[in-house]
Amino acid sequence: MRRSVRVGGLAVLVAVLVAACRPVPPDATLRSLADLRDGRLIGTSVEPAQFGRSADATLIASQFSSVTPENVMKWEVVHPGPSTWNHAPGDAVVAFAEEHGQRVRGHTLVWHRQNPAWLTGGSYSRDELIAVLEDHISTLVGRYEGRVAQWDVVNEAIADDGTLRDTIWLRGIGPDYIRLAFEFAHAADPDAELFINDYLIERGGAKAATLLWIVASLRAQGVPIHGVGYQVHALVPSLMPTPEQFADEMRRFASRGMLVEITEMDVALQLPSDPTTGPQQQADAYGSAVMACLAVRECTGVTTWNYSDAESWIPGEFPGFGEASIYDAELRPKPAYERIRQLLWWNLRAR
Ligand code: 9MR
Repeated sequence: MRRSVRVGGLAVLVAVLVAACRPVPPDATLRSLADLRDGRLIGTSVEPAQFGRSADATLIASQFSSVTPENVMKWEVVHPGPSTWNHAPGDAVVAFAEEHGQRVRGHTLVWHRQNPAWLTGGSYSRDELIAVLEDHISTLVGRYEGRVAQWDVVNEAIADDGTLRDTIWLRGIGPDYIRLAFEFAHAADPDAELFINDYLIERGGAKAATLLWIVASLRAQGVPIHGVGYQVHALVPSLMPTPEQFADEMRRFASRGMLVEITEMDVALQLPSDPTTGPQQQADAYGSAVMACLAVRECTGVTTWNYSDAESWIPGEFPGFGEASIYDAELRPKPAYERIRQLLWWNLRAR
């Protein structure tokens, strides 16, 4: 019995190695490779306007198994007046995902940016602001109960020096707003996986230390927090951690019972980019993150923030930088795209 298990295991290993030695099938998409290997998801951020352009819609549907609304579920879009809601764009994202068998990551319920003036300019008592927060979260999460699998509940709550970020939420409610947001989201959809999402936490340091403390204390109180999102907006030449460092960082959270996910990856180049080294360095950076995710059992997927340079937010916020996506502005795949395909193909079921 034991012997046949061993022989069976060897046969599987040989089959996997043989498969891995073959070149990546030329027409295998990112999502088909991710599905084939171990069910980890590969995602992108989207805007509903993209679904109306057939080349973009085809690419999003065929290459990605998860979508994140880039902007349309943020307060300023979805909740433009105290009792006014604009659900149509978010509904369009969820409908597209359902049509194409994709997971949706909801983004984002509590943030310091892209908030409407009625909220930022309002004057609320603590109890009133808590009521506003509860109404927002229960309406939005409740609307998509069972249809949005993961939510970025709290986004970028930690300042670069590791202190809690000074926001309307911290000022108006106190540090408890984090716990309350998770509890409101859980009440609205008990099955949704609830994430805290941040940037510059992939290399450890002050922000990651504070995050670990927040996660540990929330879990000790029984608060329904399930995952940590790593944004990974990288610049090249990059301070990207090695895959081993990044994976170790993720494991510090995974070992406390958390899921992890790379939620917003892009790798900006300084312009004009070097046509030889730029795309290779960029492929290395995307590759490091994908390898780290593949090495950690609890990593549920990798989402790129914008799939093409035509859509990228980078030039608008960081003049002089760009070309950050895995497809160029004409939707031609770059070396980073091919690197991710290879890594998914080579991945030997690390789970
Ligand atoms: O990609 C988003 C861009 O279109 C918006 O103008 C910008 C405004 O704040 O937000 C961008 O998305 C952010 C995401 O929601 C949270 N992490 C950082 C992302 C890039 O700024």
